[in-house]
Amino acid sequence: AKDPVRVLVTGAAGQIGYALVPMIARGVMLGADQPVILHMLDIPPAAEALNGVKMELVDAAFPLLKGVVATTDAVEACTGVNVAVMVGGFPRKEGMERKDVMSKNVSIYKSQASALEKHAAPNCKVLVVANPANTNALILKEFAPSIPEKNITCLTRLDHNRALGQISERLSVQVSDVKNVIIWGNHSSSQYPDVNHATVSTPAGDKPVRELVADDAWYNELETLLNGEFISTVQQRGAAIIKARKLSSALSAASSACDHIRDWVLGTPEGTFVSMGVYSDGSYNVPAGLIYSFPVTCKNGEWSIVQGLPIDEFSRKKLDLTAEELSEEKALAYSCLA
Ligand code: NAX
Repeated sequence: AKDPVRVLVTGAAGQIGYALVPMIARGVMLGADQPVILHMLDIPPAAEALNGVKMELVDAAFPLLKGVVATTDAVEACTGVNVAVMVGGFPRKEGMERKDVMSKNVSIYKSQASALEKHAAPNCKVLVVANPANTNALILKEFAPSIPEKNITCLTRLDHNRALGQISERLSVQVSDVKNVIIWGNHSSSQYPDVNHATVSTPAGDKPVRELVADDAWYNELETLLNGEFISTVQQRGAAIIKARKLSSALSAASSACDHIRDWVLGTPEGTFVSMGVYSDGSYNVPAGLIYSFPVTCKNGEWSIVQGLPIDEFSRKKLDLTAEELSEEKALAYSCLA
């Protein structure tokens, strides 16, 4: 039998945490043959709720779950972890300035970076979910210099999955037949959901989403849909969920976090790419030194950015706009450190 993998979930008493920990304990994240030990961290006001989650994990009698650490101590939580999913953070409350929220998260991510750097297992893989996800991940990277930068990522897979879902709904095809959408940039409304490389699997082979409708009038309509409504629907989907549920996305966020780690660890299928927020190396003329969402493939536990995709003029502008927003966020985060 395999040795258990230790998985940290911060903010584990929150709503995403509540959806995520049972998925991990069932093998959704790391595979049905991979035992896990869950490490759950939250803050003292949530300690009782966190203990309640631990009780439910015991009650569910998950065969793969070999242990649970539930704690408000970051060092205890980070010790020996192989995977860290950072869901805890400071939410933006009504009337709060962006800078105040940034400053709270910068201090959280700075101190958790140190705890991970000192106590996590070597080669620990980190996924930041908490917003502002890209910039929290960048702060974590800056303050955990001994963790390889390739190991620090943020979640844009939910946006990626939302894009797949929208195409499937609009074209009345199964979501499992759609692939290779791309989320570029920030996990915010400046993100660019790109369908130019997306395909739908049909009995006659893979067809580009953009060519699926041959008829010109329809094609124009599809163009409008893809460049207009589709982009804004994906960008604004989080707000639409809040409006409908009176709570933000949780099950879809948890499921997408599992997809992100699973593909990273176990690899992406041949011919399929997914979106991950990763440390930019300057690919596609995105400024180096930002955590930016790119199309990636994964193999042997490492991601690599898909190279050489043609970028049209419309897309270029969108890639640059979201990069600019990330540079501004980075500057704001640094101003909070000063
Ligand atoms: P909740 O408010 O339900 O849960 C957050 C939990 O984090 C709480 O239990 C809180 O006590 C805990 N926490 C706060 N500070 C902490 C700290 N310093 N250490 C450890 N735990 C701490 O929020 P939830 O709906 O679960 O969302 C969590 C985060 O995910 C938010 O920042 C949210 O904006 C972000 N999201 C990111 C998404 C993405 O795709 N990247 C999508 C979903 C989600 O909106």
